[in-house]
Amino acid sequence: VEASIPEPQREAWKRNQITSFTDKDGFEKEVVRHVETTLARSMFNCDEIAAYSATSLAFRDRLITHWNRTQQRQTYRDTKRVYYLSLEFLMGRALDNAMLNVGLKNVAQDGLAELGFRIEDVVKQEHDAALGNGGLGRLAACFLDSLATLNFPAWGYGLRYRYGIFKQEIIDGYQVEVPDYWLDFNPWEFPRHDVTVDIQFFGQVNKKTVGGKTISVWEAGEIVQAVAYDVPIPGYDTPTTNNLRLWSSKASGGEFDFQKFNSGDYESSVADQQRAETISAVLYPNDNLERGKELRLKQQYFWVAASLYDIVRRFKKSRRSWNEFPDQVAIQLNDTHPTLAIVELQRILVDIEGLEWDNAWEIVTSTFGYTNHTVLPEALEKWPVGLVQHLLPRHLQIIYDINLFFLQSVEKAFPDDRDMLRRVSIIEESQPKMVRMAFLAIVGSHKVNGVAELHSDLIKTTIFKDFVEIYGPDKFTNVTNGITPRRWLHQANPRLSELIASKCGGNDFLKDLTLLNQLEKHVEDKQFRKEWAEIKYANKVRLAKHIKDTTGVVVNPASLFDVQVKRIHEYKRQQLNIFGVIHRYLSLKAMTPDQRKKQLPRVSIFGGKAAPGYWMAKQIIHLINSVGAVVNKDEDIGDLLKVIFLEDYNVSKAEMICPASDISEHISTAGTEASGTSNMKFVLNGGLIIGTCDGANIEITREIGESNIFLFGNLSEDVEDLRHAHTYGSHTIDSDLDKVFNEIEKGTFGTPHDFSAMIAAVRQHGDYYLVSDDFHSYIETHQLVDEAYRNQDEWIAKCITSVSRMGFFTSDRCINEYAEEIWNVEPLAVDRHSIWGP
Ligand code: GPV
Repeated sequence: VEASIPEPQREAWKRNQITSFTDKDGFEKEVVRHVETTLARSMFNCDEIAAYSATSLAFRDRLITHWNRTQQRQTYRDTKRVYYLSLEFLMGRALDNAMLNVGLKNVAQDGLAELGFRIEDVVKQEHDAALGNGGLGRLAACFLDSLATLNFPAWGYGLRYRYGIFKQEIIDGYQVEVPDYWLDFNPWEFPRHDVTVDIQFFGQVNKKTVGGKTISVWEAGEIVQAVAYDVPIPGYDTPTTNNLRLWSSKASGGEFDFQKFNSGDYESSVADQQRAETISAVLYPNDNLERGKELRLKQQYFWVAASLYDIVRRFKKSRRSWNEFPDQVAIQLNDTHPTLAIVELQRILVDIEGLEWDNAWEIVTSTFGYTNHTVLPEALEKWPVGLVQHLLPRHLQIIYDINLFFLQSVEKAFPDDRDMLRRVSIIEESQPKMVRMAFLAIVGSHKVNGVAELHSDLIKTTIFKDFVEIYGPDKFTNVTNGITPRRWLHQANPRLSELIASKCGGNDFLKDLTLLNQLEKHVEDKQFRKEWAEIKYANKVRLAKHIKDTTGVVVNPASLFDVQVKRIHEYKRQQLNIFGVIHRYLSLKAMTPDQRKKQLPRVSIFGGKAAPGYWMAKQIIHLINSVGAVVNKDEDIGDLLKVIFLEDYNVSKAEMICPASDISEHISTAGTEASGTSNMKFVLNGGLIIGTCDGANIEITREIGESNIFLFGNLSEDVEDLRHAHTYGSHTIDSDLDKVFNEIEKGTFGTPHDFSAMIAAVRQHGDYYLVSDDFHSYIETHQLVDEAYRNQDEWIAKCITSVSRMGFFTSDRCINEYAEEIWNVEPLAVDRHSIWGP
């Protein structure tokens, strides 16, 4: 149906175009209007939640007019668009970000004050949008911010989970998972009940001959409806407002099947509805782990098929030839989770649009790019052939054909290497047979990238080595990760951002982070250092208050704050950290009171979620809490050591924690952390880091200088030999670590049995993560940290120097690299004053 208003009537629309508020009075008017009409409340019945809701609605209205115009502009210019497909978008809160990005936070602050509210309290009412696990999901969120800020025509596509990542409670020192009811009230999404797609599952494939041509027809066994929900993504200091489209699942054909209902089959009608809604019900809470559950595969196909239908529908409006598809569309696969999109596009082009296989395949491979985020074998996705066959029968056939043509070309190029075919086959000939999704993603994309230099080198020399031989090195590239300075500096640390602005000629550094280099000439400025130190202290006071409020433990903000916040994982080695803390505790206990007086007080702060099924990670949380319970009440120790576990680490807590850190820990076994991004957030907020030569730590060192980072531990190239030696040679444990283990086994931190598996992993099971190998170096390096911290003046100078050299790590730089090297797209210039025109 043509829904466009005819030309003669458009005058009336133009006359009545919406104008957004620009000042305090305009803002207040909108808030009052929303409180009284949208919320049906009044000044006699307006709490902080109502104030939050009305403020959000006022900004939402504003964003949506910009969003509309951005979409009109992009449609009119009809240039190439980027589609970022990610199963995770870890957005955090939206209101603060929206106010800052449109440049009206001050207006809102003053307006809210006049209406009787403090903006900090209002902002805190918002529940995080936590549709992700950790770094991978947060990277997607930072990329959306940069894409909009840089005016790229870009859409994100994801799933609208009813439940995001679980809420973590700590009960008796153990993690307990509680559902995340984030959708209760969410003013940031727009349901598009008119934008729906029917998604097929199960069934069989029939061959039909049409006009002498045999085509495959997939007769579905089940149909589920995808409904679009749109979330506006405002760029910073630009009218560009992009779209994040999240799909929600629903029974097709409305609320429930009335035919079944009327025929008395009420229960099965309800069951159908529930089965459909289950698809988008919950985010799988695994980080760096794939467990091959059928519902997860259903989620993946549901989301990918709806997104591709949408993308193809949009492309078809321009009435171009199919060969132009890759000139109009770039699709980036955030890890292998959306790899079925490759198969789905091939299916659309061949089965539905009637293109020849080779022609279609050329279009497909020119369209996709694939980002790999891990080398950990347990995280590489594989699906049993039988499961794919059952759920997506036509897709399995296409995968087999893709594999056949691929292996034929490999055989031609490497006729003498029979084993090569077995190694690179998309189908693993195991029992049961498996589809290797990373291999499918490589074969179906024109570029494959890793997320930091070391990681990109590792994938080329290990897991994807054969593919470098087959395709040549140019198909593989690196885009080192980055973070958005808008959220991770300007929003999280407003005072530091303001101080920086005062030395860098205003706020331009937020759009060109290399301008931070202007700070370096002020390093010697005593007054500047003093203000810098004061801001850090104030941020620590704020965190200390949060610690007191949530754990009851009083920490001294003058202590060195040592922070490790990230998902709990053996490869990230929180166990190394807590063993180090125990070592420190034992050293302090062994001292005389006089010796103790000379020690530097420290607060060891941990935070992070364990996957609910990851038993060892949960034991690590329990050990941290058990150590805290003993150390924090030990009167010999007092302020010299406190051990804190912060409950329910998430994006909004990270915004409070990063600015309050003196030293943060990025201590993964070398070669295991693809990049890491919190390392960047901590340095950007004026904290130093202790870390291994892993992921982006290496490039951070190159940028900020070796003297400004505390590196320790074995190198990635030595890991394999060390592991081999543990298993086949004699494996002796570091003597200091041995003392730590003995103390745990004495029962100092509670029932020793609780921690025996953690100790056995090191002593008996080959110490896969090299905790013992790196322990001595780790302890020594922490002593260097203490010494360095004693000289506060030098310390602050290191922090300032480091921040001044962090320009490289903005996600704006990443997006520009992707745009240039992978997507071949350009930004759309915006005329700030034109409203209706292009
Ligand atoms: I695969 N990452 C993640 O958060 N979850 C995952 O399931 C997988 C990867 C992370 C990596 O662990 C980080 O090193 C990296 O910085 C991040 O992805 C973004 O690339």
